[in-house]
Amino acid sequence: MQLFPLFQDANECCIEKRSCHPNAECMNLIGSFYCRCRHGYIGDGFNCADVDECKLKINLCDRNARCINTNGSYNCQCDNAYSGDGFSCSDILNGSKFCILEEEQDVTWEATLAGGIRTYSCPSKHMGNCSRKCSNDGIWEHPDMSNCVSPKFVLLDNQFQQQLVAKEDILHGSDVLSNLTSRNSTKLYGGDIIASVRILKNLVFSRNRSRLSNFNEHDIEKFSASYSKTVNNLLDTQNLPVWKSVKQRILGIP
Ligand SMILES: [Ca+2]
Repeated sequence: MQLFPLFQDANECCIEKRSCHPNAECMNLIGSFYCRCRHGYIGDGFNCADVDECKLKINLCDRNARCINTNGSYNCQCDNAYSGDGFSCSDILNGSKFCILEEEQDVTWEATLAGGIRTYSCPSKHMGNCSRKCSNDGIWEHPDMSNCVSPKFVLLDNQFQQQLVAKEDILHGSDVLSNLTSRNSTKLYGGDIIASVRILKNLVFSRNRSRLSNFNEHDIEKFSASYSKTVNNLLDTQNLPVWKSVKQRILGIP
């Protein structure tokens, strides 16, 4: 038996959800509704502002950590010579050698004891993990970014590892690669460099060689222009730290 057979509550949340602030959730009541700011925001539900947990000192950061306010939340970062997740930081100094917190290749490498290795997810939506070793003397080595690769490079790399590709694909791929590696495109990391070198190699070697011999004068001109543009892009001085971040063994350099 229905208790309220004559009327049904309209879920205003479905209908009027748009009136709540994007950082609020709509709560349905019988015959009404209200907007409630999400955790980390303050306001009447129609306007919700970020709570600055750092300024208001309502954060759980360790006393040896720095509080960094973010939209809707906050982060904690251990001070130099301390190690941990920011909520709990332990003293790693104790007279030992260590590498200090450092920003390199868009990654914040936390203070690390000599001989230790740090591993993080790759920056800026690149796939894979990056790592960095703190030498026994307490000096950071170059970060190893050789696994950080953008999905765009993976796609192109896979295409040219396939069996034979058509002449048009070679011309198009070469053009795409020159755009992907250009200064105005997304920032390159180690894995992108490795993928680019492999694509360049696969474009002219092995199975594609027979295709290249069928190129007419116009094709050759177009292909060599984009090919040399890619090489120039990769060797741009701004990529010097990126090359250093690529493990030499992967490129086969002794
Ligand atoms: Ca906040």
